[in-house]
Amino acid sequence: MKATALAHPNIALVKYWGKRDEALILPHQSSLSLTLSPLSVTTTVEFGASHDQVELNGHTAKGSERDRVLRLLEAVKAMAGKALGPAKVVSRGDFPMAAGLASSAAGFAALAVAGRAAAGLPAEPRAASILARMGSGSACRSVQGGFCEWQRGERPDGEDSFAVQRFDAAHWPDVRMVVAILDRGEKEVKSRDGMKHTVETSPYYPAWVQDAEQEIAHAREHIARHDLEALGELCERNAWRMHATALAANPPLCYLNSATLALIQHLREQRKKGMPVWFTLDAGPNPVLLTDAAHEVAAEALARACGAVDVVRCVPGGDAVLKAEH
Ligand code: 2P0
Repeated sequence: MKATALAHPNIALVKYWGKRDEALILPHQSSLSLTLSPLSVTTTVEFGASHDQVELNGHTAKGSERDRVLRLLEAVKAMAGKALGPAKVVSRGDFPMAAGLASSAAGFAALAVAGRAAAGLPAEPRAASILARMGSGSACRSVQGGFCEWQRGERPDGEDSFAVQRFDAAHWPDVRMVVAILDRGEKEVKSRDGMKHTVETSPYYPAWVQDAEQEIAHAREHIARHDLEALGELCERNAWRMHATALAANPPLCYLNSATLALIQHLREQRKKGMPVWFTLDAGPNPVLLTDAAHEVAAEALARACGAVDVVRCVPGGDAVLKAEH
């Protein structure tokens, strides 16, 4: 009735931006990401508690945050097909919010894996990925390590919308992602609201969907061949296209700031001098740099020279795992 799981966050190389079903969290297009170590979230689920309790990073969760967790566990209970009683959930990330990467992907992946185990359900990446997706879309890509592809699926019930692992963490041990924190502030428009607004008002949205879907196969080829330059170029153009789609919304959504642009400019100059470094950018001002092991220290120095207040160097991460209970 009790289980603990650890999961890593992930960074999308081909981004997810926009839902075709808000309730089930079904995307308009597929996406592809790399799971990141050493950052992680550890979550314990215990059924049979006196009442539902959700503790996230030492705080009692309330409102929609709490509802999202409990809704996922209701789906677990339905799958188990037995009365499991109220749930106690304790979740803690080893990276501060200041890391710039949302902890929700790792958190919901760990919750799905721990929730299934606590309910006596077998370890099944596909089922765990579908569950994690219902908490937060990008979480479905954190159930497994390495390079994972969230297939949009076709079915209205979402049973074919989950992430599959294309290459495990050992496929490309030399690849590095360097998170550059330029701004620790909360973003003004959350991803969930920003993508909805983009779907509803951006005239570029259909082109975004078509392009992103096509890029998946290209990304897969570049990863298979360990072609950092081709993957870097793809990663940058996909990030630009996601931001261009959001910028074309009405009113426009701009997640970049002047420090973001300055870093991107500097990175281009370093690349001209022969440094293999590219960027991606989520719904916020903090770029994540793609490079290799030989250049991760130089990539960190580049980020700090551009005003990064914190830098986290990441390597490919592994699967979400269950931990022994004591
Ligand atoms: C991604 N992002 O592919 C994209 C790129 C942000 C930019 O997935 O509403 O927290 O819970 O499904 O997964 C962030 O959005 O949104 C995200 P919901 P989520 O990583």
